[in-house]
Amino acid sequence: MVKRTFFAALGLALITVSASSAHLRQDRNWAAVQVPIGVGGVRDVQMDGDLGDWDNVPSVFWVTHNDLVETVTGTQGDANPSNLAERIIFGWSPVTNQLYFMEERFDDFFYGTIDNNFDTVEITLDFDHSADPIFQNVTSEGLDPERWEGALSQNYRYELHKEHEMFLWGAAPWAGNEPYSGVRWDFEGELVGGPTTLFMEMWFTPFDDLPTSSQSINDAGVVTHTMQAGTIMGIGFAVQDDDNGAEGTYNGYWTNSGDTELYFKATAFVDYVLLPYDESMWVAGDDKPTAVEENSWGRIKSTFAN
Ligand SMILES: [Ca+2]
Ligand SMILES: [Ca+2]
Ligand SMILES: [Ca+2]
Ligand SMILES: [Ca+2]
Repeated sequence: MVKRTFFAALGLALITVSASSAHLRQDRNWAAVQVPIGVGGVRDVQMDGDLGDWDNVPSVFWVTHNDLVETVTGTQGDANPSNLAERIIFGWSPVTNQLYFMEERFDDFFYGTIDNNFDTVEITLDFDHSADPIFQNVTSEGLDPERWEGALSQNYRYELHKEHEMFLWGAAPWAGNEPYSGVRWDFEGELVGGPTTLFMEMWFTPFDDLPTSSQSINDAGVVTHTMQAGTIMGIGFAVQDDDNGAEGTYNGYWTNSGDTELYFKATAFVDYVLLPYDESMWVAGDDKPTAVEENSWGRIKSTFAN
């Protein structure tokens, strides 16, 4: 049932897709599931670092370490869950018009909360599937960085060692702040050095044009995107695995597309279809108050003082 819905949606999307996309990694399907928000008898998906709300999403919609390609260092060998195990799901909602991300990560050596670390996921988003040839370091193509840096696609990641845990690279800074985007997380195991299991949730507001010098969402030049079921967007991501502590390097750059240039080129993303709602993949019951205390590094550090 789930599969039939998925492929029916994919067929619809393929008819409407533009020819501009790079279509990388056609060896598998990529889909963002529509999450429940305000559906009676079903728990809302909440951004709180508790991944229980995603428990029933079938594995066909997960991206795991086995789906990723290490494209930079060549030092981590084949995907190996004793080094880095990943379960990643993208979701979206027409109610909130936001994109959601969940990551369950096992890392043998986790340094995400110390200075100079690279244990993160770099997430690059092209909501209107325009496959922008360059959206970071735009001066290299003679473009005005005050206008075009991070404008047509955006590059986000979490930085858990900072007070402000969402990093939006190069783009209009306000869009990297709540309520437009944010980070919530929890963990089990060792917070510094691992082994650690990280439970991560993030959310993003869709932009088709985010002028770099814009000051707020009310700026005339800012164009938000309205997400719709059956449409395609471009998503690139790279799970960075830093297993050598504060040396300022990473050991693994595990990409979804197999193309390292996803960090600045939307032509290096894969095509994600936004799926229609399917109640069978969500957790029945009432919405519950957020169970997980907010985990900011500032709060964790304050516990050391006791
Ligand atoms: Ca949650
Ligand atoms: Ca590792
Ligand atoms: Ca775009
Ligand atoms: Ca690591």
